[in-house]
Amino acid sequence: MVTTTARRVQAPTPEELDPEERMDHEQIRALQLQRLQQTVHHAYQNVPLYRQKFDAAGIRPGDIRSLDDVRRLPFTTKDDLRQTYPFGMFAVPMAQVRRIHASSGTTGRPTVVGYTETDLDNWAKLIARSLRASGVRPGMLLHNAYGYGLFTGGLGLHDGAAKLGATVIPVSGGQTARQVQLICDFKPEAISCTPSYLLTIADGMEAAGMDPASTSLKVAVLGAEPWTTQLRDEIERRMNVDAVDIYGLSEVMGPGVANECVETKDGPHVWEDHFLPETIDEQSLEPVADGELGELVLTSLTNQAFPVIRYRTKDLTRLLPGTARPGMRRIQKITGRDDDMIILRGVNLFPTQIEELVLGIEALAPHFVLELSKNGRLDAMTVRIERDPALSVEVCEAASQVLRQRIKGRIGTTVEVRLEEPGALPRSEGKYKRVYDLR
Ligand code: DLL
Repeated sequence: MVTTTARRVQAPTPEELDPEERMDHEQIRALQLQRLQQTVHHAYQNVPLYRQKFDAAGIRPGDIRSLDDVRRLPFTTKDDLRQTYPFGMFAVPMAQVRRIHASSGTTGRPTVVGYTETDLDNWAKLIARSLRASGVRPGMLLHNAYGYGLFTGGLGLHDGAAKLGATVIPVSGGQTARQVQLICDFKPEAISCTPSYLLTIADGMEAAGMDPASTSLKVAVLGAEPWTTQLRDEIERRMNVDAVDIYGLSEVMGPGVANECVETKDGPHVWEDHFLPETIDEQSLEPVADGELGELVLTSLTNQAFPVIRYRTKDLTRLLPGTARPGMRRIQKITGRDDDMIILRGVNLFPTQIEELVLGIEALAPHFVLELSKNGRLDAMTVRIERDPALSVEVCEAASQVLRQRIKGRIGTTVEVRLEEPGALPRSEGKYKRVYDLR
């Protein structure tokens, strides 16, 4: 049974918010227009690729007179960044760049981004805002288990936590037994990592004879990969924490582009004073209305070293009205990327849809991977899932058949479900690799 725990941490008071968080939507829009105009000028003047693309589209920076005019600008894609590898999209002289980050680059060249001192300061402020919205307070200990290095998670959260006035424990990812020991000894109230890695840590606690629900932790700031509200419920129940969603991507800044507010947990608020979000139809590239599902497109409004104009994130979501911060819109919790979509004999599905169904069946552990293979000329998918060690094999076998039926019933495709022994599947140490394409 999923039961939601009572809130463990407090939302910030209105006095604690940044002035921009208290603005109404009209004030935010006015700020956005002014910053958009500056950004477009800056990109046009200093980045040859933007100049070429704007010229080809017949648009000049002076043509941007309203926020809607953003739609006249060309999109930017990961390919543009790859073509200009490594530093071709930087808009300031290298001597002003204080730090470089890069995406993992599992396919092709990594994408490289740069930050001036002001960029780093803005980023730290936005992470501080994100952590505060999550319920982290000055003086709290934050166990930061996002990877340190070129990945933006570790250092991004690190600087933001310091800006907030929290005490950072810079553990980075991996070495789970050591993480468990440190949580036990240092007693942090907050943790930041990917949701899948938090499950690995919870398993590590159980393996060490600890109850994951009775640690010092009160709040978990989770992101960098898609996760469902069902997984949030599972983590909150199992670990007795508030689990809050943090969103971002290296190409646009890193973590802290959007963050959920702990008092509502209704999808991340986009920090619209620094980013202009749009949603588009991925096929026609036409805008979709707020509330409709589309690909998220982001324009940075304050980035100096690496301004991005209409960056196609590939993340699928809806833009929703602000709640806890009425002046800034929210995105619906992102449950899939365009690239993650599996097409199985004509049916489209996302790994998170399987996660949702798995978590609805008690006898199954939340550890599963999807294997795609060929069965003759047809595509086939196997869900390999671990059984719950506390239950008999027969009960788990029956549960795995329930999963098979639910996938057929809800998603409309036949898959094989294979039960695995506890611990048989690889564990997450950061972003979890859920899909193995063996075709
Ligand atoms: O993952 C930045 C980050 C670090 C975000 C720590 C949150 C916490 P990249 O490696 O460039 O940057 O990957 C960005 O990860 O386009 C999404 O597909 C996915 N992603 C990030 N946050 C979330 C989230 C970091 N909260 C890509 N929910 C993005 C779903 C997310 N997907």
